[in-house]
Amino acid sequence: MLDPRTLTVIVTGATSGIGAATVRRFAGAGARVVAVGRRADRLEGLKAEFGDLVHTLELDVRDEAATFTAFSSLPAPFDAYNVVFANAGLARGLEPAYEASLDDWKTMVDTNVNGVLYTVRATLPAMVARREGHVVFTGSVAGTYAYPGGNVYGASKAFVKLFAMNVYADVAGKGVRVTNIEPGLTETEFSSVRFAGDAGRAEKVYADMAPMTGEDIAEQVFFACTLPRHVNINSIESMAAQQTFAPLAVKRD
Ligand code: NDP
Ligand code: 8X3
Repeated sequence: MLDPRTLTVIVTGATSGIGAATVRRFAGAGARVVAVGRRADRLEGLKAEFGDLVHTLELDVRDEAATFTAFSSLPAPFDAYNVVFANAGLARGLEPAYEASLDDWKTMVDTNVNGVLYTVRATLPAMVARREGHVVFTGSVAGTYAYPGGNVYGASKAFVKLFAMNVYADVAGKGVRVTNIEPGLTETEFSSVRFAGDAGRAEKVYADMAPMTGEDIAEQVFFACTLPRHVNINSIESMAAQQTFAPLAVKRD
């Protein structure tokens, strides 16, 4: 296993849920972490918890120029990152495609597709040049299995899944690994964001079952990143044990 103290990990979407748990998993094991998000107060909280192990970056990953500037001007020793966790993302709405908000669709594409592209394109060259790196994506089961109302969210995660595979095709043999983490139901702020702050509706998503937690997913990221460098975990698909595949629906007359 790799010593986590040899890792410097960029985590986007670090202010909540899966990203925050991943910051804590890695920094708790002695890795350096660059914690990225828009909410400065949350970033400050992580800095207060871990001190010099954490560098914070207030950044909207939808901003192409800001993303390239931020990642190219990291201070030492954080500029020697060897893991990039492109995790920032969101769902907006659960309406069918013929009723969904076009603005919601654009927000998801801007964040889950373009934000991921900017993050990876801004950081990958340095890891290839150093011949040491690991790009970890947060995909989703929604990127493989369709469900009613998943429309653009699912499509954005299908993009992530194929982008991860294609990036790996380019970097394999260059010392850079690529992993797509594909979780199912995980209790975070995800549903509250999806339903525009409607806490009651968000709570119902996780009612009467045991969802996965951010910590469950962080453990998967940690596992993939600390395996010896000759091992590449292509993807990890996981679900809450009370979740399953939607039945293949038949819409009868
Ligand atoms: P949360 O809402 O708890 O966390 C989302 C994170 O993304 C926050 O830290 C948020 O930070 C950040 N973020 C969102 N938009 C931007 C932006 N434009 N720029 C920078 N940061 C941004 O949800 P999760 O932890 O669940 O979500 C993390 C990832 O996991 C997402 O990609 C999501 O699609 C995916 N996922 C979630 C599942 C679930 O069931 N929860 C299952 C499968 C995948 P801030 O607002 O401070 O910028
Ligand atoms: C989030 C998982 O099933 O809510 O990516 O779409 S799901």
